[in-house]
Amino acid sequence: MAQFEEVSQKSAVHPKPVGLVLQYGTAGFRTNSKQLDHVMFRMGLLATLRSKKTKATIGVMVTASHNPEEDNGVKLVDPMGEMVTPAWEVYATQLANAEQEELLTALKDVIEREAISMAQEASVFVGKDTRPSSDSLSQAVLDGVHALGGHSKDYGLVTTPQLHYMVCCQNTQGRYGEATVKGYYRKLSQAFIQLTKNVPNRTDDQKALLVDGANGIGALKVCEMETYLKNELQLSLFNDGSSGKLNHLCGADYVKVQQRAPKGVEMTAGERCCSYDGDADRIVYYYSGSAGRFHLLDGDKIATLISTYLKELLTQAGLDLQIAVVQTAYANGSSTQYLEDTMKVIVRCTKTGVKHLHHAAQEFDIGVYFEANGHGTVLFSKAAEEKIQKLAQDSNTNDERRRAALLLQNTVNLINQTVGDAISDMLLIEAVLAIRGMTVQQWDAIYTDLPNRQLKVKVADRRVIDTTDAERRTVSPAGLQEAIDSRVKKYRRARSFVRPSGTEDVVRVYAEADTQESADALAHEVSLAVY
Ligand code: 16G
Ligand code: ZN
Repeated sequence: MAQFEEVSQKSAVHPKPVGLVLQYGTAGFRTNSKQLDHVMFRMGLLATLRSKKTKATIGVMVTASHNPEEDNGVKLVDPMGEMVTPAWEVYATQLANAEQEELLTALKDVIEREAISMAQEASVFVGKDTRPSSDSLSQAVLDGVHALGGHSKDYGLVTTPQLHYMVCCQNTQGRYGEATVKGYYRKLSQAFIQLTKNVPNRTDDQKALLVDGANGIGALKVCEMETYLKNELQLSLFNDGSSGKLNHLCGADYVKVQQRAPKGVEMTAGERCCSYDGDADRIVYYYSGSAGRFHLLDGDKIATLISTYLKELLTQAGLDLQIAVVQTAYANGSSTQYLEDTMKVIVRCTKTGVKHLHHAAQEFDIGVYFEANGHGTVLFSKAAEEKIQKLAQDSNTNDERRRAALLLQNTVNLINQTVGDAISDMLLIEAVLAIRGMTVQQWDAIYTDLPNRQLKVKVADRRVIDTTDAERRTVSPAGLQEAIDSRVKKYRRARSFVRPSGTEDVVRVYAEADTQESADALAHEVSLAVY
């Protein structure tokens, strides 16, 4: 078939280094950009097949998120804007690792197993972050799409969540919004302005926010968006990419892991600051306390703020909708306790990785999910959205209920439900703080984090560690869980777990306890037990 000849010829321009083996990991392929050209071409092929199979537009995002600038990566986006389904992650790995002469066989194997009609049209949306390697790598993706006769739309520089959004808009015939970057800005900014316009006496201080753009795509995009916000939010942008290096000493991951302010951000006491990561799908907030102490508001604090706000609105609106918060084992014990005991919301724990949280959140009317590292969003079921909309339009209802329903409606419009989105999350947090008249300190004071420590341990083979109970307990090697249990028992309010990383060749250790000294000591003892 002519199609396959084309693939053969084009793939020779994107040759695979012999013997190189890569894995479609927690967030796609991710490694040094020099090793990725053939992977990109092949992901273009696979996305085209996925599009033929689903008869819908598929997304391909070229990014390595918070990794160093020299790295790059790629992830596939399914029709509703969600991460590609696990069975296709396996195909992605097979296709990426097929030696040059085996590529066609591997491709035909997917076509056969999925019974794909090659006559079906295909459409693929492609986006990229600001890494120097992203230009040629996204071109390789496009080559792959065209080699199989697929149609493509190249969005160029976009954040990861913007690309997810475009795919969802396209496949829902515009019901979710317009599949353009401008459409995204318009939808979010209108919702933000609607939410904040009736907040009395918002001062300039309350409208001011410091943003660390991680020298990446988020900086570029939030600048583009600013005019749409009509001064309802006044952003001071740092690490805008004009001089610094991507993710270097800045960005959400740096701030969360180092527990310190990024380079270049000049903050005065009490000022609200936030950091995006390299592809703007994660966000953390922070401020400097009066004694200069650094205070971090991570994904757990964000989930608490948002779920508290939503629960209050549901009560005011008199809407009987079930709300749940989905976390991972990394969620601070204080946050879980606060949500369950004080807020009385359902809390679920899943394995690390956005797709697991997203999936669990879909089971509720309203599912708020956040990883402690700042990746998360809120999902509303179709039924929940309809109930909210109906009430917001019901002129017979009383003012308080209607007001709450309208706030809920605009909140739904402000949220990017396809995936965690730093810009959308930032606007939501700013709106919630404004509506509730809260300062960042008041938000921080909702509960106090338990001191905690994370360590990495290098072992010969991290795969010997197998976990259960959403990664909170180990089942192998034998005796490890007992060893952890006996150490945890020595400390107050303590908890610890270990899990093999899905993105690095290390085992991660987490410990929390009533004091920092105890958390540090426990993490150290548990890491010794892992060897
Ligand atoms: C990936 C995940 C992130 C997770 C991290 C864990 C996505 C989009 N990203 O970056 O959610 O927290 O992996 O890394 O799913 P680890 O397995 O190395 O701890
Ligand atoms: Zn990211």
